[in-house]
Amino acid sequence: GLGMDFGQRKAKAEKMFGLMDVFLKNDSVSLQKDILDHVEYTVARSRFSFDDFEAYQALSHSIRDRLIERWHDTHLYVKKQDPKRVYFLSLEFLMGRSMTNSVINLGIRDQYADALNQLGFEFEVLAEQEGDAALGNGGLARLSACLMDSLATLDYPAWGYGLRYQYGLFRQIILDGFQLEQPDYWLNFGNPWEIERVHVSYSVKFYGTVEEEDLDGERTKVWIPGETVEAVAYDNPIPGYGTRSALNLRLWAAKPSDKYDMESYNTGDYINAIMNRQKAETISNVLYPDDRSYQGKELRLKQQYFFVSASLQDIIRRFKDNHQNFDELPDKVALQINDTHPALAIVELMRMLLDEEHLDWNRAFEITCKIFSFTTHTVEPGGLEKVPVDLLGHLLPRHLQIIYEINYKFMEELKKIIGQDYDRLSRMSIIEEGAVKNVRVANLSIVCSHTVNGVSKVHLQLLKERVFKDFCELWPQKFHYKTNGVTQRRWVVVSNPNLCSLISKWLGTESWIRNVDLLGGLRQYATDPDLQREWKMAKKVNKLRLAEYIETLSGVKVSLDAMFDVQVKRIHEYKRQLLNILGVIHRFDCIKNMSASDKGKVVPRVCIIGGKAAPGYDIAKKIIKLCHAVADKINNDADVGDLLKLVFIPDYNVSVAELVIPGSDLSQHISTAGHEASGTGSMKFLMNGCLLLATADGSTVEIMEEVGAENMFIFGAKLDEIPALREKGASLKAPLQFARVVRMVRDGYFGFEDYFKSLCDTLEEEKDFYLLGYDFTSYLEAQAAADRAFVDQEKWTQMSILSTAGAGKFSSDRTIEEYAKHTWGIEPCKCPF
Ligand code: B1H
Repeated sequence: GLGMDFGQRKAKAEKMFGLMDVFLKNDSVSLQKDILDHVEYTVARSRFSFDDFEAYQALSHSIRDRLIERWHDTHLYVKKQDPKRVYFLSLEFLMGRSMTNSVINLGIRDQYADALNQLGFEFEVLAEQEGDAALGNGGLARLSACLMDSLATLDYPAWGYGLRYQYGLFRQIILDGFQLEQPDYWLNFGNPWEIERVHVSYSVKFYGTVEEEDLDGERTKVWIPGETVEAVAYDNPIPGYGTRSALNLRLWAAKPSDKYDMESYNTGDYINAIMNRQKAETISNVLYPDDRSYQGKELRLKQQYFFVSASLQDIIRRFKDNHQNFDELPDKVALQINDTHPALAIVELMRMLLDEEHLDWNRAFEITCKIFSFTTHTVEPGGLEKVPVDLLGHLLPRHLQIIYEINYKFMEELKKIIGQDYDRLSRMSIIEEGAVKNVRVANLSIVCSHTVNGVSKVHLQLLKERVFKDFCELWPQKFHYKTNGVTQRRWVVVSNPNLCSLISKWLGTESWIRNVDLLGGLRQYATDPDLQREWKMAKKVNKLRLAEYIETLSGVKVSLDAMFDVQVKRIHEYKRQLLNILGVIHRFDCIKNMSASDKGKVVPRVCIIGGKAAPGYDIAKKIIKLCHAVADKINNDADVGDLLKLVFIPDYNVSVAELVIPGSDLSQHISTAGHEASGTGSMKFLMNGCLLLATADGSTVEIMEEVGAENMFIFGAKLDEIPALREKGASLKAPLQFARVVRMVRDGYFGFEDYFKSLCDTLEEEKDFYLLGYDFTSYLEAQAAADRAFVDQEKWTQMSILSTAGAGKFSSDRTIEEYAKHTWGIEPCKCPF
C-alpha cells in the first residue's frame, strides 16, 4: 500500500473485505468442498484419485485455514489491547500430533468426521497418518505443550518461543532386544501445522571481540561479532478449547546470513563459500537427546543463545511498537524461563538494555529482575547446568563480561548481608572456581529472577533443604512451587473419547473440559452399578485397542481379563524400571513354583514397559535389554501362559501414550523418594481412571492428598528416611527374594550374563544407591494389594472412578491460573467475537 493516499487505501481495503467471507463455513458441504479444493490446489492431486496420506494433507490444510483465521483475530485483538504478555521460553516442546487436538479445540470435530464420511474417509484413519512433533525429551517438554494448551484455553495473552529442530527426538528401534536410535527427520513430508514467516527474521551474532568506543562522550562496549546467522520464524497456532483464541508458538530455524559475509565470495572460492553457509543451519539441526545431563557442548550453547537472542529481539521490537520508555517493560512483558536452558535470555536482555538502548546498569538490572521468573525441574545439586567460562567467553565475549559484572555486584551485596563466610560466598557465586571455571546457570537465574518456582510441593521442600539451600535462606520470599498439571483436552478428550462422553453424560455437562474441578461430581456415583458397568466397558474397549496394538508390534497375544500394569517414561535408574522388571521376575518365579490349585488364584497380569534411553546412557540401555530378555523367557513359558506377560512397547512418544494410557488398569510411578521433581505421567493415568502404584515422591504426594492413599498402592522408603538408609549402606540386608531374582539375572537364567553383569553390580548392597533392595519387600506387598483389589472388580472400579474424580487439581489449567496470578501478573484477554 506504499504510495497510496488514505482514500485509496480505504477503497482498497473495502474491496478486499468485500471479496472475503467473514469466517470460513463449517457445515458439512463447505468442509467437503474445502477438503477437495486442497486435494486439487494444495496437494496437487486429482479429486478422483488420492490416497489416505494425501487426504490427510488436504484435511490438515483445511483445518489449518480455520486455525489461521482465529490466530489472526487473536493476534490483532491482543495487539490492539496491548496487555501485559507472558513469553514462555523453552528449548523443548513435545507437541505430538496436531490434527485431532485442533478440530476438538476448534469445536468442529463432528462436522469434519461427517464431511469425511460423505467423501468415503474416516477421520480416525486419516489422523493416524500424522507423525509426532517430538521437539523435546520427556516430562519437561510435554509440560511446555500442556501449558500452551491451557494458556490458549484460558485466553491469556501469551507466546511460546522455542527452536525448530529439523531432527526431533530419535526414534527408538529395538533389534534383538537392544535399543537403536534412528534419526527423526520429521519435516520430510512437509508440516502443515506451521506457517513459515520468511520476513520475520533476525540476525544472531557469535564469537568475536568486545571493544570500547566513545559514544557522546561516554565509553560504551561494542561487540564485534565473528559470525552471524539468521533466525527465521516458524509460527505454530495453538487453539484454545471453547474460545476463539489461538496463541502462537514461534519456533526459530537457523539460516545462513546474507548480510555480513559477502567478502568470502570475492576470494574466488565460490564452492567453499557456499559450503560454509550451510554450516549456519546446523544450529537448529538436532535436539539433544540427553534428558537431564549437561555436557558443556559448544553447539548446545549456540542453540541456547540463538533461540534466546532471536526471541528477545522479537519481544523488544513488539514492545517498541507502542512504547519508548523501558521502565514500562515490566508492565508489558513477563519472561518465563523453563529450567536454566534459556537463562542466557537474562544476560541478553541486559546486553540489549545496556549496549543498544544505553540504559545505565542499575536501571537495566532492576528492569531485568522484574521481568524474569524461573522454574527449576531439578532435584540433584549435581544435575544443575554449568557452562565452562572459556567456552562462554569464546562464543559470547560480551555476555561473559556482563555475567562477571552481575556476579561482582551480587557478591558485594552478599558480603554486606552474610559477612565473610567464604564457603557460603563461594557456593553462591555465579562463577564456580576450580580447575575448570564454570558459570553456574542456576545461580545466575536465581539472582536475576523475581520468582523461582519448583514443580511440586515436595520439590520446593527439596529446593529449600538441598538444591538451593543458601539462596532459600537468603531470599525465602522468592521461592514458591506451582504443582505441574496436564491438559485434560489432550489426555482425556482427544485420547479417550469413550471415557470423555461417559463423564459428560454422568455429570450432565461438558463443562469439565474447561472447568476440571467438576470431575469431583463423579464421586457421588462411584458405587452406582450403572456407572460402574459403563466405566468398565469403556476401559475394556480401550484395553482391546491396546491389546491389538501390542499384538501387531510384538506378536504377543494378551488376555483382556488380565490386569494391564504399565510403566512408560524415559528410562532412568532413579525411576527404577529395574525394580519393576525384578518384580516381574519374582512373579514369574512364584508361578513356576506353584501348585496347580494355587495357580488358579493368580490374578493374570500384562506388564507393559516403554521408554527411551539416552543414547549414551549405558545402564539405561541394559535395562531395556533385560526387559526383552525376561520377556522372551516368560512369554514363551507354557507353565505361565496367560498368567503373566511382559511386553516392551518400542518408541514411546506422545501418540503412543495416547493409546497406552487409556488402556491401562494400573500404572507405576516408583522413583526412589526425593528423585522425581514432579512427574506428570501419573496425572495422565489418574485422569483416565488408572490406579497408581507409587512411592511418595514428587507429585504423587499431592495425588495422595486428593484421591486418598486408600485408593492407591503406596510403598517404599519415605523421603526423610532415605539419608539414614544410604548411610547404612552395606549393612542394609536386601531380602532373600531380592537376592534370588538378582542371582537369576547374574547366573544367566535370561542369557547375556556378561552383558548384564554391570547392571547387577549396581544392585550390590553397598552400591544400591536407589535402594531397590531395601524397597523390594514393600514393593511386592503393594503389588499383592493391587492383585487383591483387582479380584474385587466392584471395589476396583470404584477406586478407578475416584481416581478420575480426584484428578481435578492436576489439570494444567490450575497450574496456569497460579502462574498467571502469582508469578506473571497477567489477565485474560479474550476476543469478544
Ligand atoms: C525434568 C529435565 C530436563 N527435569 C535437562 N529436568 C534436559 C533436564 O535436555 N536437557 O538438557 C531435559 C530435561 N526434565 C523433568 O521435568 C522432571 O524430571 C520431572 O519430574 C518433571 O515432571 C518434569 C516437568 O516438570
